[in-house]
Amino acid sequence: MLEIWGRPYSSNVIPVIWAANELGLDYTLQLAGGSFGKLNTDEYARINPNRMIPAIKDGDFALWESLAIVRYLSGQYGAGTLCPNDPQTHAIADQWMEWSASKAFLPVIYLFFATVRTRPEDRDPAKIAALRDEAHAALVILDAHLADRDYVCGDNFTMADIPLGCIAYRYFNVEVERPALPNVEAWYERLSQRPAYQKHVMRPFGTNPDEWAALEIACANEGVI
Ligand SMILES: N[C@@H](CCC(=O)N[C@@H](CS)C(=O)NCC(=O)O)C(=O)O
Repeated sequence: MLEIWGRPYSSNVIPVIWAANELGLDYTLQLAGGSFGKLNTDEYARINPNRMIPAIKDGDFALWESLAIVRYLSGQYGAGTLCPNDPQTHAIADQWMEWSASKAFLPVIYLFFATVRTRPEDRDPAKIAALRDEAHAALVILDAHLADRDYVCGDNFTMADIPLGCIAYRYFNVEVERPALPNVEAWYERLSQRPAYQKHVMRPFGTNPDEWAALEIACANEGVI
C-alpha cells in the first residue's frame, strides 16, 4: 500500500494527503517530523536523504519533494483527471505549480508563521502587514488568471489547484485584513465544496503555537488522516 510519510498539519505534507484523497487512494500515513520524530532514522534516510517531510513509498518506489509527489500521484493514478492528458494543459498545470512554489508559497507561509505560529503578544503588526501585501501582490496574478476560468487549468479541477488551494486556505484564514481578490475568493469557495479539501486542508489552526501543536497530535491520535 502507498505510504505517505509526514504529519497532518505540515504545509508541504497537506498537498500530498489532499491529492491522495482526491484520487481515492488507499494509503497509510506514517507519522514523522515535528513531535513525531523518525526523520533521523536510517530507515527514513533511505526514503528521503534530506530528512524532510513529505516523502512517499509506493511499493519499492520512493519519492520526496511535495510537488513532485503530487505530480507523480496524479500521473500514475489520475491520468486525464488530476493530470491533464493534453500537453499544453499539462504545461499550464506545471507552470502554476512552479509558480505556487516560487512566488506564492513563501509570503503566505511567512504570514502564517507571523500570525498563527507566533504568540499574540509577540506578533509584529508592521511585519504582518508587509507579508500580507507581498502575498496579496502574488495572488493578484492568480486572480487575473482565474477571471475567466473555474479552476487553474480551465473547467476542471487538476493537480495545479492542489498546492495553490493549500496556500489559499492559509491566506484566507489567518487573522489579517485582506484586500479583495474576487476571482481567487470564488475559486476558493469552489474548492471549499470538495470533501477531501474540507477534511484534509480546512483544519482549524488554533490561535497560537501551543494550540497548533496540540491540534496536530489530536488529529493524528484520532486517525483523521
Ligand atoms: N521543498 C520541500 C520542503 C520540505 C520541508 O520543508 N518540510 C518541512 C515540513 S513543512 C520539514 O520536513 N520539517 C521538519 C519537520 O517537520 O520535522 C517539499 O516541498 O517537500
